[in-house]
Parts: sequence; C-alpha cells; structure tokens
Amino acid sequence: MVWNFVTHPQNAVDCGAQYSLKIVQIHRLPSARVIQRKTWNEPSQQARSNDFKRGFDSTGVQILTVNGKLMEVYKCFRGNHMWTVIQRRLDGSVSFNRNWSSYKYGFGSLNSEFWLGNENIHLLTKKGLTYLRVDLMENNGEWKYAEYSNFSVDTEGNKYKLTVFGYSGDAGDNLAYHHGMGFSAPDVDNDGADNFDCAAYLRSAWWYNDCTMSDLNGEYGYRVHWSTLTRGIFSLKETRMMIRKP
Ligand SMILES: [Ca+2]
Repeated sequence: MVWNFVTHPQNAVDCGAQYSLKIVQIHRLPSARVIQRKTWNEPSQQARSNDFKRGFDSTGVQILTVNGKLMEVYKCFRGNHMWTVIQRRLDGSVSFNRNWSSYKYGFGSLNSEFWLGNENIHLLTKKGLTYLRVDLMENNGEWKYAEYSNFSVDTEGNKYKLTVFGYSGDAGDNLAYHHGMGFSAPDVDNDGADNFDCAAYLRSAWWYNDCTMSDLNGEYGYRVHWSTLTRGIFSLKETRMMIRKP
C-alpha cells in the first residue's frame, strides 16, 4: 500500500484560511481514490513566515502605485483569485483602539495585524466594481466567509461612507446593517445612534449604525464581532478583509 500526500496550494502565498490535504490511496488501482479528505486550520506562525519569505512575484508584500502614490499592500491567493488584504486580526498583538487619523492612514504590520487605512481603501475601491471577501475564524477554529460583489469606501469629506451589497457565503450578512453609514472612531462620532457614541463606548472604529451587527476592529479576545457567529458571546479568533477587482 502506498500513501501519497497531495497538498494545495503550494505555488503562491495562500491567504492562510485553510490548507487542505487529500490522502490518496493508490494500492494498485488504475485510478487513485480519495479515501479521506481533511481540512486543517492555519499553519503555524513559522510556516506562515516561511510562506512569506518565499517571495513570489505575485503574492506577499507588494508596492502598488495608486494615483501616483506608493502603497504597500499584502496580496494572497484564495479561491482561485488574488486578493489585497485590507484588514487582519490574528493574535491581539496590535491595538485597534485608535483615533480617526490612525484609521485614516492605517496602522499595524502587513505581516501580522493591520488596518490598511481608509484613505488607501478609498483609493483602491473608488473606480469600478470591487469585490470584498471577509474570512472569519470562529471560537472553535472553524472558518466562515462572507463575500460581497460591490464594496467601496467614499472620501474623507463623505465620512468614508461604506457601500456594501451583493452578499454570498456561509457567515451571514452582517455588513448590510452598516451599508450607507459613515465611519466612526473613538474621537469622531458619525454613527446612527442618537445620544450615544458607539466607537468611544466600544473602543473601536467601524461604520457604526445603532451600533453594530459586525465590528471586526473590536477589542481582541473580547469583542471581534460578527453577530450571526459570535452572538454577543464569543470573539472571533482571526479575521481577514480582502478585496479584488472582477
Ligand atoms: Ca452618535
């Protein structure tokens, strides 16, 4: 009996949501038969780091020129598409309790946790259609996702207003409630709650309505929130928001 281990993918920096492993039993049969299919959660930090160091041309940290401005982004491969990551939570190593200007320009590290910056996200989404994919790791280590066929963030003058619709996925549509809302940070209240300041109260920044069905910038370990999954009880372990053009 021969066991042949086939892993996917190995030819690009995977976004890291899942590494699948098929165990194929050959055993003198003319055609291989998949007898077990199993999905692991993310590889270790070291494995991720090695992936990063491989330095493929098309994935990993890249410098883009957008409107004549240099922008450093992280690109990765997921579901047969290349994505540009605009937000990532991983281990709580970076504080997301930050003010408007920090969210405007972005913060954190492209190799771990970060917010790409509302100004950058606006520039990347202002022309043509942009798809958004949100990958979410639940408390039990299971990954869920939400995809949107139309996503954009308006100018600062228009409060970085969120446009998001065209949901598909298995995580639940918890951004619809925030569609059309301006962005709020602890020092700027653009939310839909009268006599209440969602961002200051939640120590986070998001497109708050009255206040949230989702808040992926909430306090790590306490309130990284996607309502249908966390149900006000759990905090997501990992999140990744990423965009691509059709
Ligand atoms: Ca308010």
